[in-house]
Formats: sequence, C-alpha cells, structure tokens
Amino acid sequence: MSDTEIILHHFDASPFAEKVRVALGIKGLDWRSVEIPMVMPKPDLTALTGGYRKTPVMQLGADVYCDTQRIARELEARFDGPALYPEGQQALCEVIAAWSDATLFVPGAGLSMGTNLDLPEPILADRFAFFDFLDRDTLPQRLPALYAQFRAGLQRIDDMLSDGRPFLLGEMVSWADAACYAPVWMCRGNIADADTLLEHMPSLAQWEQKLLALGHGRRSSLTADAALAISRQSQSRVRQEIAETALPHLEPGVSVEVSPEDYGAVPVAGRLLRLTQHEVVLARSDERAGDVVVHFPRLGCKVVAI
Ligand SMILES: N[C@@H](CCC(=O)N[C@@H](CS)C(=O)NCC(=O)O)C(=O)O
Repeated sequence: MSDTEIILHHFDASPFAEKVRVALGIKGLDWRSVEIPMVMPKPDLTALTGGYRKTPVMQLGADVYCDTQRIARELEARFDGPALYPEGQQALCEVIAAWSDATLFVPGAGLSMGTNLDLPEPILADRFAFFDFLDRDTLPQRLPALYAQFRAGLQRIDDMLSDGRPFLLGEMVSWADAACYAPVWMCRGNIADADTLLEHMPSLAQWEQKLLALGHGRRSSLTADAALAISRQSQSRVRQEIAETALPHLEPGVSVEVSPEDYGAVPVAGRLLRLTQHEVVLARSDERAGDVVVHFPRLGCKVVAI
C-alpha cells in the first residue's frame, strides 16, 4: 500500500472521471478531489501537466498521470484492494476499455452535445473546438445516425452479459466494467431520451445497478493550491528506462513533445525519462508545481523529439 495520497483532478459531470471514480470504488480507496473547470483555461491543472487539459488527471505527490488507462494501471500497481484486472486479463481489460472510449464515447459525446445545444455558449464553443470529430453545423442532421450507433454499441454490452454473468469478464468486476459503464452513465446524465436508448437491455440494466452500488470509495475535497503545494514538496521516485522494444528510438533526457493521437491534442514538452510499450514519461519543471514527472500511456500518444 502506498502512503501517498491519491488526488483526482476532475469535475463531476465528466464520464471519463466517472470511470476512475468507479475504479476507486472497486478498490475501496480514500482519495482527494480537486474540482477543475469544465472549460479552458485550467491554469492549476496545466501547471501540473504542462498543457494536457483532458479530464481526469491523477496526482500522486510529484507524479502526474494523464489518461484513464494510465491512471488505472497506477492504481492497480500502487494500491491494495480488490484487483482492477482479473489475473492475466489486464490487456483484455484495456482493449475493451479502448473499444468503449472510441465506439461508445464518440457517438455518446455527439449526442451529449447535439441534444443539449442550449448549453451556455462558452461550453459549446470550448467543446466544439475540442471534439474535432464534431461539426457544429452538421451535428443536428447527424443525430439519428449517432443514436443508431450508440444504441448498437450499448447492445454489445447487453449481449456480453446475456449469459447471466454478473460482470463483463465473468464473476469479478474489473476495469472493463468501469470503462463500459462510463458511457452508460453519460447517457443517463446528458443525453435526451436516455430511457428509450437503454430500453430492452435487461442484462445491461442489472449490471448498471451493480456498478452504481459499488460507489466511489471515500472522497474528500482538496484545493488546487494545496495540490500544487503537495507536488512542490514531493519528489518522484520514478527511474529512467528506455525499453529496446519501444519506438521511436530515443535517448534518455532528450527533449520531446507528447500529445494525444486523437482529439484535444495539446503537446506537452519535457525531458524523456521513460519510454516503454506501456508508458511515456516526461520530467518537467514548473514555477508553481515544482519538478514534476508526467506519465502518459504509450498507446494513443504521439512522441516526437524536439
Ligand atoms: N483518453 C482520455 C479521454 C479523456 C476525455 O476526453 N475527457 C473529456 C471529459 S469526459 C474531456 O477531457 N473533456 C474536455 C475537458 O474536460 O476539458 C482518457 O481516457 O482520460
């Protein structure tokens, strides 16, 4: 068990944050909650990340974890409690999560926006710029197609559960469940006509109640200033490693930029500390956050020497 406090930088309405909150519930962990703004600018968050703006971000001392896949891996590696990945099934969990993030989240985000075009203009403007797969002018005409795609995706969850198994991989709840639950939760909270979208899926409905009952672990709030003070006063213990199998071939310490391969592709610059098949890690310094180490998943991130 780590003695480092888990700090989640997030906002309540975020489905990706809900995925991590459910994982914290599965593991039954204590954590600190820093509420971040829904839209840019997010100066306290980007002081830690170096520019990454997506939600959520997890902080453990001076280590900053971007992206839910990377966050889940670290929670599992560092903290006791029920496993997020059943024995030998971590990669399978990650593949199912990636399916949910693309196949379910993309139409789900389109419907969350397209059925809520009366949201305040600053939110609409921020999200239409961020989600480069959504076009504000054509979104209203695309809604029937998005409903169809989202519903067909939800049906796959119901299908996976239709043999009576309690969770997607069988008897044990896992990261795959948290990841597939997030778009269902988003649907209930944000999409008009959620009840119609989710009807005739009895296995999904029962599973959803089980996930809801798991809760979020024990949450207590923390200010962004206190989180920045913690990073300033902490020191990362992450060791340098450049794996031979990882691409591109780079030397430790070189200056690189890392950015998501999909939407919200703001580059983060730093000195390369680790590059493996599973993660890319940068060291960087910030006036307010101090010396921080920023972790990204290798899959889904672009790494370029600068
Ligand atoms: N691949 C990322 C995706 C995260 C993501 O897209 N989060 C949404 C919120 S649910 C977001 O960042 N929205 C814009 C924002 O919060 O500024 C992950 O798994 O963490």
